[in-house]
Amino acid sequence: MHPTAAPERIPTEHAPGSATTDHVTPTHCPYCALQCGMGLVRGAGGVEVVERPAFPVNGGALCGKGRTAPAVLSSRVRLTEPLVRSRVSGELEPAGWDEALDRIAEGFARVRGEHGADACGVFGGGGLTNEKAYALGKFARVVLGTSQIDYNGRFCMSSAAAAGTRAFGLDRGLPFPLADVARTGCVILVGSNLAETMPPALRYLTELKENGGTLIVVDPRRTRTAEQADLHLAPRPGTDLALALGLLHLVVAEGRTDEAYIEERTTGWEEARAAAMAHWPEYVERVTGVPVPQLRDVVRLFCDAEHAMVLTARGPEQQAKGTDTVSAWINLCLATGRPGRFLSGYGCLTGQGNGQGGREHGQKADQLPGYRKLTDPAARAHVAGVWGVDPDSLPGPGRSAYELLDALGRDVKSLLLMGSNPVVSAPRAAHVEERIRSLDFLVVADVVLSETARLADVVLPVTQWAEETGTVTNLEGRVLLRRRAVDPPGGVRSDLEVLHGLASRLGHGEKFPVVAEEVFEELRRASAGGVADYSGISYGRLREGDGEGVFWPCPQEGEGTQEEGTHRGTPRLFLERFATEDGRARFVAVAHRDSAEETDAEYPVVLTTGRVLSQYQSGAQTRRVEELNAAAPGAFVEVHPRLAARLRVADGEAVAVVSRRGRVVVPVRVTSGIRADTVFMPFHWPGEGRANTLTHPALDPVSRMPEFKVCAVRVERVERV
Ligand SMILES: Nc1nc2c(c(=O)[nH]1)N[C@H]1C(S)=C(S)[C@@H](COP(=O)(O)OP(=O)(O)OC[C@H]3O[C@@H](n4cnc5c(=O)[nH]c(N)nc54)[C@H](O)[C@@H]3O)O[C@H]1N2
Ligand SMILES: Nc1nc2c(c(=O)[nH]1)N[C@H]1C(S)=C(S)[C@@H](COP(=O)(O)OP(=O)(O)OC[C@H]3O[C@@H](n4cnc5c(=O)[nH]c(N)nc54)[C@H](O)[C@@H]3O)O[C@H]1N2
Ligand code: SF4
Ligand SMILES: [Mo]
Repeated sequence: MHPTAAPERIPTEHAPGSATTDHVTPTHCPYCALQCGMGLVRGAGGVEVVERPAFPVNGGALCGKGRTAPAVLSSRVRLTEPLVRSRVSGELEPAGWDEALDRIAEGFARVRGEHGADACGVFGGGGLTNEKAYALGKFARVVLGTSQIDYNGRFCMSSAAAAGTRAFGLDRGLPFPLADVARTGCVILVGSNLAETMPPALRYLTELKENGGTLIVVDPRRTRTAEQADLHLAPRPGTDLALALGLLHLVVAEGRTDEAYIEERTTGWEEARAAAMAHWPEYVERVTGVPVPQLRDVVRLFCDAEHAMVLTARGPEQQAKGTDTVSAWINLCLATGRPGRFLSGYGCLTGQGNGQGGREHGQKADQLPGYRKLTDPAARAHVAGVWGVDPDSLPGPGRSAYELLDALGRDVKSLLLMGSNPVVSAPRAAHVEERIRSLDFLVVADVVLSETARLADVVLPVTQWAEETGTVTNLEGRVLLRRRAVDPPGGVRSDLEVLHGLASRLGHGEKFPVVAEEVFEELRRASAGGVADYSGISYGRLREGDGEGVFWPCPQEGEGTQEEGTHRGTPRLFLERFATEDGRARFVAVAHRDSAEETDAEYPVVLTTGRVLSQYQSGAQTRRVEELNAAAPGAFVEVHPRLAARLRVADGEAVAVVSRRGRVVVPVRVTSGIRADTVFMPFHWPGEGRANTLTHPALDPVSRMPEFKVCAVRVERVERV
């Protein structure tokens, strides 16, 4: 059943520490959106990671997660055979592939027959390769005929995507190569803890400062990243919208707008300006806690710089007003003439390995491949043509991720989950877990037995990064080739094989190739002419040179002529025009508003959540790596010394953190690096330290992003039992 292609072998690049081996497979890390280049060597003791200095983004550097990633390839920690829930014992028991796939096909057919196609749900992930994301979206719409598909990227950068699209007509995380960050004059980094979430990227901030540039960090905590800043602003969580509007107010008041740029390259300034002018600096200080003199410093540093950038990450984005918040930061950039100018502009640091590509090829509730809109008749006709189906047979847009999870067991009776662990990572997780448990039928394809997989009726063990070939698109919009370096264990199959096996049983097998390159060839055609046009990219091109990849859009030019395949990709967007109809960027008038749940007498403290260096996401993979677990063994809550004194708790003692959704018990970490009105929890663990037991599922009205970064809690001292 496995594609027969042998592991790729290319001559050794520079490979320190691997003197005894002569073949290195160049590939990319399985985890975050930086998609660091690495080499894999098969040695006596298994797979070894070696540096791949020629790959430009990380220049050989890796964080501990990337370096230890081969540990998850081990059969000791992963799934190696399908599991099917016994109708007798009720337990998951080993089964053959045919039995497992038959059971799933029957399950979906039954649910569809009894409740209609929309009772079948699909939930994908931003860690899936482009080929998998594409095949999953096609599977939902063509095989199951359901509109009910969405993915965890909704929880990730969807607010930035929505704001980027409405301002620029196109959303690509960074519209410029990451290396530009080192060459600009001033960077405002809003709610990103790059030093822990993309460590090798820190070098660009260091270089920025070495080149005389200024780094401003906006984060309620003095993170390792904030420690690098020339200026650190620590607003109250959930107030970035007011902050950005206050800065724009000052830009106008101090006459620092770029009138010629506004006139030539934008629309909507009058309304956006009027909205910003309602946000007086003193009001903004009261809301955010950031003193007015600091606001003035930011304006001076940002406007004095010839080139300047604003970069956002999950801090300002994972809010029920995330889209408007990002729009406010984009407005600041537009008013000062930054986007579409060399070494300047706005960018979002995407998160997951394929956080960018994963949202371009059709696993999002409202999208078709090529970043096309599911509601656009021309887009439907084009994609239906590539798929060989009637455009009218394609369902319309479905529910967003949280809404889909919330509908489980009610309107949506069965779910296929590929590449996410929502029992740990979804907001209001106890409720989501209860919804998942109420399903008629749950299928999980995963590498490991995740907390969500434990609840499944059928668990399918799949291959991972080093065992398969496929493309990913990093945070710069750079399309990259991951190459197979080792053979998977006998009992596992790839996600593409899983979809093929299911499609075959449901009557559409021929539409689902199992070789990634064949899927990519189809994806090229499906994306042709779309916003995210990959039609000029081929595996051959991606193998060229040092494998530095191709930035989309990359259309297929001059088909059948000498020019064919000559488009070099687009490292920098918008230099001449924006991707809107009239070529101008659009200001969006926005105003500050409260968070969904403000603090009160009963729940007086703000909880915000995020990440630590040594764990990744729901921890499904990294909690299985000894070295990482030793570095970050369990959940905790960061508490300011003043709050700790009030609670009479010392560092390491247990507290209960309680919200209207639930209660967790975790040790405290006392640190002066957090606001006294705020506590912070990483979300990587299940059980009694699960941060998402507490979080609020309020959704942004545009992006449908949940409010992971703000909710109201109280903290109570408890005796450890
Ligand atoms: N080690 C590690 N690295 C990762 C991941 C991981 O799980 N672990 N996940 C990857 C993924 S998918 C993603 S999305 C990225 C995320 O990367 P980041 O966005 O850097 O990660 P977070 O820790 O979620 O949030 C960043 C910062 O936002 C701050 N913050 C909290 N509330 C607010 C607020 O209201 N306003 C502002 N301005 N800041 C706030 C937090 O204190 C935190 O330091 O990381 C990627 N890299
Ligand atoms: N409180 C709080 N919650 C958050 C966040 C936050 O900041 N705070 N951040 C949110 C964000 S930004 C994100 S991205 C989500 C992420 O949260 P999740 O969606 O849970 O992401 P992962 O933990 O990466 O889960 C991926 C799962 O897929 C499996 N997997 C990996 N590769 C593959 C593959 O190729 N195929 C298949 N079939 N399976 C695979 C892994 O083993 C793992 O079980 O969490 C969100 N939740
Ligand atoms: S920074 Fe991200 S891509 Fe690079 S090694 Fe670490 S986890 Fe992997
Ligand atoms: Mo993410």
